[in-house]
Amino acid sequence: MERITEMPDKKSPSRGNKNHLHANPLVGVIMGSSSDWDTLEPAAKTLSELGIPHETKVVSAHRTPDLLFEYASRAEARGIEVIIAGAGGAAHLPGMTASKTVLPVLGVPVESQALKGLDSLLSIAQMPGGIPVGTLAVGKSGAINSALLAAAILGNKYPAIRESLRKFREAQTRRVLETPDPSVVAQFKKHGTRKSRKSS
Ligand code: RP5
Repeated sequence: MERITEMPDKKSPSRGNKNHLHANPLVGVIMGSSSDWDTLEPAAKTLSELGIPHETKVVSAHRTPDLLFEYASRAEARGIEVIIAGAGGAAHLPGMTASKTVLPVLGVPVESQALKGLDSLLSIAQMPGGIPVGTLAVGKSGAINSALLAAAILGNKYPAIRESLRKFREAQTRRVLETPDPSVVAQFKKHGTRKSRKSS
């Protein structure tokens, strides 16, 4: 089978627009409601940071079930290679999406008001054998990690994405090692400066 090693056209006119929409998205970031955007936005931001073309869309398992079936069943033919699906409460979106495609589906449990996301987590994680959903942590950490995991999956095929991911990890490690004193980090957050504290 032919092995694609190039990223889709980086000069696509829709690359980097405000909606994070790209002409040839590799990752589809879907969510059950626009109220999930606060949680899923870090996933989209992380994908942007890694230079991964993606699209973002509300697709509700319960309110727009036909759209869900259409999105999931057409994703592969549209060139999507990984789907990130976030939902809260009775979070059926990731599982139902996985049931309609063989693409990898990464589920992000959104923190619900009633049960703090435990309902979302269990709804997404407890899939029956045969239809997997790669379930991440509840909330924004899970959203960021879903993007990083999508990058790791895509990195098997696209060397440029593998390198972006490697650089992301190296920069993250460097940031921690460069600022080992938490009081400096706190001061930076408060005043926007990294000056060390005056000794008393
Ligand atoms: C789920 O219900 C959505 O994923 C969302 O997390 C939750 C609440 O949705 P809204 O009532 O805010 O639209 O389907």
